[in-house]
Amino acid sequence: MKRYNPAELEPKWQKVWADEQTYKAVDFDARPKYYALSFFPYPSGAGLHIGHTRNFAITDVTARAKRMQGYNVLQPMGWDSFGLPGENYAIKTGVAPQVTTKQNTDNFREQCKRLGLAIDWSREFSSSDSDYYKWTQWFFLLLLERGLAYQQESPQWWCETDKTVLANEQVEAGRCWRCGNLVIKKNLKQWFFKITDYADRLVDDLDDLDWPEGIKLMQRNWIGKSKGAKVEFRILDNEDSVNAFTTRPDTLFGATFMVLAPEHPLIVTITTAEHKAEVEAYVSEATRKNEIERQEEAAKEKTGVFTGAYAVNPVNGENIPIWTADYVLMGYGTSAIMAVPAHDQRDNEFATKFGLPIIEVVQPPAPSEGCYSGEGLLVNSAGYNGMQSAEAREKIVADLQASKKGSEQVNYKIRDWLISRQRYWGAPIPVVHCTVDGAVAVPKEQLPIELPVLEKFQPSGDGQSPLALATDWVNTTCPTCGGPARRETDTMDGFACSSWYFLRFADPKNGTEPFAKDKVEYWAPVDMYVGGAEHAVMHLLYARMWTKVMQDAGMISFNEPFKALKNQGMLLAADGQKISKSKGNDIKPEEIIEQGYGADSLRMIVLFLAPFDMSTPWSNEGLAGVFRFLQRVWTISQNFITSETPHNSEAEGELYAAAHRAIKKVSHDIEHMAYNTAISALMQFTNELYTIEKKYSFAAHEAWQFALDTLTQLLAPFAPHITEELWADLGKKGGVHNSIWPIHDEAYLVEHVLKIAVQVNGKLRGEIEVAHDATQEVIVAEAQGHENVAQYLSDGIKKTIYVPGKIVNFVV
Ligand code: ANZ
Repeated sequence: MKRYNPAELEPKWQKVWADEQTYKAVDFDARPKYYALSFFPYPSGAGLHIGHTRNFAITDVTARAKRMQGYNVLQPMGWDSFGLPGENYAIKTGVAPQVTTKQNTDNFREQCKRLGLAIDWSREFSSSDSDYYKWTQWFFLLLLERGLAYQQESPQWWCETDKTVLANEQVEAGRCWRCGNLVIKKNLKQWFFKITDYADRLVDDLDDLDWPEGIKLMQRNWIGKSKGAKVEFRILDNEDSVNAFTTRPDTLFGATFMVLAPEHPLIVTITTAEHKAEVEAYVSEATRKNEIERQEEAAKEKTGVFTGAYAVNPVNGENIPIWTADYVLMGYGTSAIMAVPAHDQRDNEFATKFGLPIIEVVQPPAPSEGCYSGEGLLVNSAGYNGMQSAEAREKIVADLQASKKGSEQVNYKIRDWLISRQRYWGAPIPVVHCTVDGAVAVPKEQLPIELPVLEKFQPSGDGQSPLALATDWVNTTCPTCGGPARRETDTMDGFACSSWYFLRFADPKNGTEPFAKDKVEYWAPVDMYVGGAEHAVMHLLYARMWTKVMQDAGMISFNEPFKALKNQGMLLAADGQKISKSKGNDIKPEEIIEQGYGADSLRMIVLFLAPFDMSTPWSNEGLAGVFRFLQRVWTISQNFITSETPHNSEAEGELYAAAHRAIKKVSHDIEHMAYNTAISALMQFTNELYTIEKKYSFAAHEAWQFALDTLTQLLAPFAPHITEELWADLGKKGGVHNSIWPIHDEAYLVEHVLKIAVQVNGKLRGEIEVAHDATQEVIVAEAQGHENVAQYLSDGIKKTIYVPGKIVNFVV
């Protein structure tokens, strides 16, 4: 018998698929389209890791099943090759990023091919190819034209190790998302994309997406839309007034003091002479600390100083002291608050520490401990007493609005997306700076602005990109006046490249526009997008914004890029630890392939270990187990091919029943991404085939052929190589991956055993199991003989009622 040898048959079929372009996606084909996409991988020097294997296997199984189910499937692959990861690798190795990127992408492509992914390789590109980034630059100009890109000097997050600014989304708990080091604030002139213009749509459109709720919540929190009011407080003995943003205008009668952020411009003018020295000292101390330190310290202990000034509460005319404290942030809301210590925890701590009055204005529905921040009935609030807080909120704002002392206000936490980087390895921002005309957009016909090849590409750390040193490249002429000008030397954040790549796959070779509208309209949006949860508020937010910009510009008609998003769970080391090179517990996909298990076993084990969205430890035993399973599939098929046995109709019935049960279960499970249970159903089906073979040998040739064809087809999305070989061995033409997915027939699934309830005088006394074609006499006899029933029948049976297939009732 032919041996199962993945090392031989896997490369063989990979070559056939490549030669025949088996997985080519056909533009405008009449079949329904299906676009399956894995997150844009960055081609690291370490190569594909086992986490990628799980991510890619999920996408690939669904893509392959959909193909067999009659869809025109697009599953492309490309490389997110610009940006910090690739550049840092180049710096570490001292080899130019152009060179390392080429090596790494060659390696990644090879590794993907060895996994047997059903990818249309004719659509591959790298984001660092100039015929790709030309269009990333084109998008920059589109945003600029639409007033969505601007330059501004302001304090920004700066990473000392990566020597560049970072967007807010790329700072996690005060640390750089790439290197994990603490970031600082630096005053720099930077380019921004106006994502805040899209805040409302980014929140509202989340409702219609088939995304994990956790990711939607993270985006909602990040955007941080909060509805409230702006309330104007007059400053006593002063011309000025100060606005406070509050989400609880219903608590206005409980505002016993105000707090201004230390950077608030009014501090300087309102502070009285007596308090000047103390306030100045506090402000300078506060501004020295970064925002994260301030928040952390303020959470532990409140600090602050009195300015000597008073504000007038607009609803009751009370004079309340104005303080400054660093728990109030500059840049959020109005950078000033009305403090309500009875109902806000932070204000409560502050008031307690500094002995400021605490007045309850919202009565909790039930007695509560500590500072109550919920809803309730208003008290101590003059004409509003007795109102529900929600109702009072509207009434107070309406009254403030009428007397021009306040208005409704919506606030967002999200800030504009800082996109310039003082780094070499990115798409140059297509702008020149002219002494006469200022910042001038490079005309679109002049794109791409190619990234020059530099010998010294290390970041300088002086706040300038290494491109500033390439004087030949930097010095140019102004497109407006023709006079001398300097090129912008900052490059774009790598996340700009990944904000539209999913649409380029629809038309990857287009040289005259980013993509043809009709091609994108045919393929997009992405039907299933698979990747890790770590991009929740970075890539997934940016890509949504660009999609909306494209919609507004009339380039596309849809408003969201990814209809369904699926986050795969993490694959951990066998000991449950996170896999990392430094721990020495990493698992290399190619090692597993080379150990003789092959890609098919690897693909199966990463899906079999747990539901796709759960983290799970790696298991060598599991790997050996799925390999044994594939071997059993192999053996029974090969044995069948060489068998010769007479016909047996009982075997036939069992084979069809088992096959149709498997079709139903596996189809359902793949549709619901329950890959692990689909695999166990395939294992069970194989066991059933072994049992039938033991009982009847290979009798019932046609039914066996059907059962093994079915097994091969159902297994094909998971183990594409072995099934391709078996399909040919089973005498089939055209390749299993071009075959049509089987559809189950319910007729074969009817239960072969009937369960019949047995009653005595209408009371349930037992249940019997009989063959589905048993006669009434047999059934009644069985029922009478049931041990629990028999004891009630000792006085004799007056009447027997039989409801066919359901009930036998004895009347005694
Ligand atoms: C009075 C009040 C009473 C408040 C109460 C809350 C509860 P979100 O939901 O995050 O928007 N606030 C406003 N601006 C601030 C700033 N720059 N720094 C720190 N805190 C600020 O929260 C809005 C609430 O946070 C506002 O409503 C304000 O406190 C505070 F029982 O006003 B509130």
